[in-house]
Amino acid sequence: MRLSRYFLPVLKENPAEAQIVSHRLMLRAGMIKQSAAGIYSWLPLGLKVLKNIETIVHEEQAKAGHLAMLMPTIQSADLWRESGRYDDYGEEMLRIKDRHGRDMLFTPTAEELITDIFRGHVTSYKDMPLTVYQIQWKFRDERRPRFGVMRGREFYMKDGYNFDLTKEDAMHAYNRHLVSYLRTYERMGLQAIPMRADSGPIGGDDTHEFLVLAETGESEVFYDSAVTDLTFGDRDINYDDKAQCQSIMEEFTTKYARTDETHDEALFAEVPQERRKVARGIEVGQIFYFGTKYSEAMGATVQDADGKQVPVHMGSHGIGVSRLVGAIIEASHDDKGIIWPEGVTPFHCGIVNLKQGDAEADAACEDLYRQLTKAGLEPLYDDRNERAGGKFATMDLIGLPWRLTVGPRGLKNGVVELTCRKTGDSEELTPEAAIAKVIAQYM
Ligand code: 5CA
Repeated sequence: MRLSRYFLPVLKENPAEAQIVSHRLMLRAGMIKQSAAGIYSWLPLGLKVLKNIETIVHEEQAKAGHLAMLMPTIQSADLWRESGRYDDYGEEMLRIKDRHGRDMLFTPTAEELITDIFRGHVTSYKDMPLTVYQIQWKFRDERRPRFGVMRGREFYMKDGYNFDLTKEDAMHAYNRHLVSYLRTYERMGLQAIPMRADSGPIGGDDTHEFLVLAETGESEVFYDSAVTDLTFGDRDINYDDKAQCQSIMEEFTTKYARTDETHDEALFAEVPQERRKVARGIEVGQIFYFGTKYSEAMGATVQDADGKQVPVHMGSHGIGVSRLVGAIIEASHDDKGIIWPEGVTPFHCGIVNLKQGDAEADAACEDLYRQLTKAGLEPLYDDRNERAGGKFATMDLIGLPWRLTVGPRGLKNGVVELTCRKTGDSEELTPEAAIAKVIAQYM
């Protein structure tokens, strides 16, 4: 992409309404624009990051054997009356009437709709286990939408649902989600710690939230600092292996880590004092096992091996896809702007032409652009007729991990400059060596 043809409405000034750094930087970098309280348009740069996050979620869900589908945002109230949640959900639910006066709503989550689909199609234990998910817009009329995409009213969420014959199978689904989520967040450059939590309006006793530690996080958390030493890394996972998934679940959830809703002072006191931490965190996902709560209420039963009709065991599993954009920025920025982890960056590499219009500099930039593109990468070439300082400031603000700087002086010596956004380190390399190094970062 050439910046001269892109839509990147960066702001020079800090927007007054933004209280936390991710909100400020998303507005300044021209990623989002508010259209109403807690409701945003995603401008081209923001949408790219959102889609990259979405892709990682899809890839990791596919590995776990979960099936992608898509359900509507507008749902009929009838299903929600069956489960009893139409009244329970309260003011957070956006209720709508259609032209015939029928009660509709904008989906805040989709347990009812997926249970209805399941009961309409699955009648035998032979068709199970089944885990499906979607990535779809949700609406919750939050009392205090704030912090930009962190607590929106309209937000993009991955919601997955498992249907199993027994509690044991459903707990395997729970563990599979836990494992796949650990991998998902790590690919985004985040450490998200599973913490025992409260299930709220979704229901059930078994639930973990995934929290990214950050001062600006909305949740108060209590944990044994030893949990922060755990990393998932490059493990070989067989998602059909119940014992392996269970042991990873235990590895990551045995040490004390809880949100304030489930915090237990007496248990916490058993953690060695120097490892007892109280901090804040951003909730980027949550997994639930709620047994037969919805299947019993809505008559989702199957025939088991003995020919008996039994209600299915279910769980649901969410990832805050749009919230993650903010969470990643909270975890990775400096005073100049965003620092994208390579896994989610909107462009792989920036190219800054120090002297636009100089025949040699222009040709060298075009060549870098062509070669990076040919290698399957997406560079962002700042080809505008602007001062170098302004170009650097924009690149730093939008946070691409690598920047190639090209100017007549360097070219005389046969070199361009390659700069790492995270460390600020620069080195002079031949254009070929610089390109090879950038490509190697994404292999
Ligand atoms: N049905 C279940 C799992 S699919 C569910 O709705 N879970 S949830 O309520 O925990 O939401 C899943 C994730 O969506 C949360 O962990 C959080 O990261 C994100 N989320 C929830 N509310 C908002 C909001 N108002 N703005 C942005 N993200 C949100």
